[in-house]
Order: sequence, then C-alpha cells, then structure tokens
Amino acid sequence: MMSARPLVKGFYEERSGSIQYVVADPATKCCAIIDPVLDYDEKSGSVATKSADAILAYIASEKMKLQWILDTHPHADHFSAAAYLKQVTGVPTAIGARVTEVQKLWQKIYGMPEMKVDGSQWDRLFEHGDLFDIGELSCRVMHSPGHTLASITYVAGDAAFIHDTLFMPDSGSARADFPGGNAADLWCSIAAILELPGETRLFTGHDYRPEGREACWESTVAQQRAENPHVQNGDDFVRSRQKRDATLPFPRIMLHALQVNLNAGRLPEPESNGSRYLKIPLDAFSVAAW
Ligand SMILES: N[C@@H](CCC(=O)N[C@@H](CS)C(=O)NCC(=O)O)C(=O)O
Ligand SMILES: [Fe+2]
Repeated sequence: MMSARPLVKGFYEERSGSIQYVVADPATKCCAIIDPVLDYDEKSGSVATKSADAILAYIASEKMKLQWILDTHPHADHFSAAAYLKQVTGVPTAIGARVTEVQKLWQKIYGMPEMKVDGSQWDRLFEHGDLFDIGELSCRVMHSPGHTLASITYVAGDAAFIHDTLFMPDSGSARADFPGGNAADLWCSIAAILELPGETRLFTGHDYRPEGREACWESTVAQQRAENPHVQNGDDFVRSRQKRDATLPFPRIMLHALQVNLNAGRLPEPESNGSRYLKIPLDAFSVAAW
C-alpha cells in the first residue's frame, strides 16, 4: 500500500541554519509545526518571534488547522519557539520522553536545583513506537539518539523528519559530542532511518550551505544511501565522527539555549526589576577555543 503523502513546507532560519517545518494532512488540512525557532540575538540579548509568526501566517493563509507543536530534540544552537506558539495558539507541545535525562544532566551543569526534570513542561512525551494523528495522517515516533539522547524522528506517511542525524548528502551527519551524545548510538539511529523504504522523503534539521550553495533540506533514503559519504561504511563512522567532533567548538549559544529549551522554550521568569536573565556556567567544559 502507498503511504500517505503529507504536504511539507520548510522554513529556513538563516542565523542557525535550522529548518522549521509545517507538515499537513492534505485531506483535512490539519497540520503540525516541527522545530520552530524563537529568534535570539546573543550580541544584544534580544528575543523576537519573526520566524514563528511567519509560520503562523503561512498556516493561516493556507487555512490549515494547527494540532501539534513538536520538537525533535532539545536544541543546542537556537531557542525553541514551542512555548511562544503554545501561548498564542493553545495547541499541545511534545518532545521525546528521554528529555528528562537531558534535563537531569543540565540541571547539574547549570546548578539550578529548581529546574523541573520530569518533562512536565510539555503536554506529551513520546516514546519509541508511539503513534499519533495529524488529521487523518497517522504518525509514528522513532527514538533516534546519538546527537542527543532524547532525539526522536517523526515519520508521517512517506515523510520522515530526521533532524540532526543525517544532513543533506553533501553535508554528512550531525555531531555526537554534546553532553549525553554518543557516536555509536547515532550510527544505530542512522541505520534505522536508512531501513525506511528507499523513496521515503527525509527532511533534515540543519543545512549549513557548503560552499555557499542554496539552502536545501529534502532528500530520500535511496539518495542518502547512494551519495552521503558518512553512511558508506558503518565501521568507520564512529571513529571518524569522534575525530571530527574533537575539532568542533560548541555552538555559539549552547549555554544560552539549553536552559530555555529544557523548559520547553520558556524564557526565565522576570526578576524583581522586570528583566529576564540567562545563567551561564563558567569552566563547566574543557573545550575552549584557545
Ligand atoms: N557554528 C554553529 C555550529 C552548530 C552545531 O554544532 N550544529 C550541530 C547541530 S545542532 C551539528 O551537528 N553540526 C555539525 C557540524 O558542525 O559539522 C553554531 O555555533 O551554532
Ligand atoms: Fe541539534
């Protein structure tokens, strides 16, 4: 039987090279947003909702009905707009259930005993194999750890939202060196994605536009198998991934972003002067650029 073919629209966020998605059931026009970005300028500490508002404007112009606000993992390079979108639309949010383990890791790093580490900030925590619907479109969750230990892939009809596992075939794979990351787990997650039917449309979480080419984000399982150098040899993957990761600085705003994203995209509460502040741990990691 042919899988359902959802409508998928990607929104590229230049600052972090992230792709945010709207996936819709063509029969009912019900849709979900995946990995929305809350704009953040770390130089001035400013937050804005331009990216998220553009997605809402698209949904309104297409007369779609939003049913889910989904994240694939707690992002290290941008703020999630999940909390903002929930506040504006009232629609439920969800993420992978193992986010609680990532919360526990970062609660220690941030020295924030008050941080809730039970995942209660989201409306639903997805386990491997969970099913849910977008209109009449049935979706399935695959646990895809490696980049983070909570990462999940959403499979909706013939489309899979594979976030930071594989990038476009010319860009290889995601890194696996964040706290809780693991290159061997990432290899298993990639192998499971490549077990999907060859014509499955794969939508990646980032595109860093190698050599300045146009941003793109859609490939297929068959194309990844044929063209992505990182999936050619499983034995080499873990070794070469670890070697490359050892050379990568942490994302510019990782320490800013995780305290927000592990609170489902909620900014810290304002202090007595009405201003919100982020907390940055000093000397928590030995990966400084010097
Ligand atoms: N330069 C970027 C790096 C972002 C980054 O590390 N991205 C992750 C995904 S969240 C990744 O897998 N990058 C692969 C790579 O840089 O090779 C930043 O500072 O934000
Ligand atoms: Fe990521």
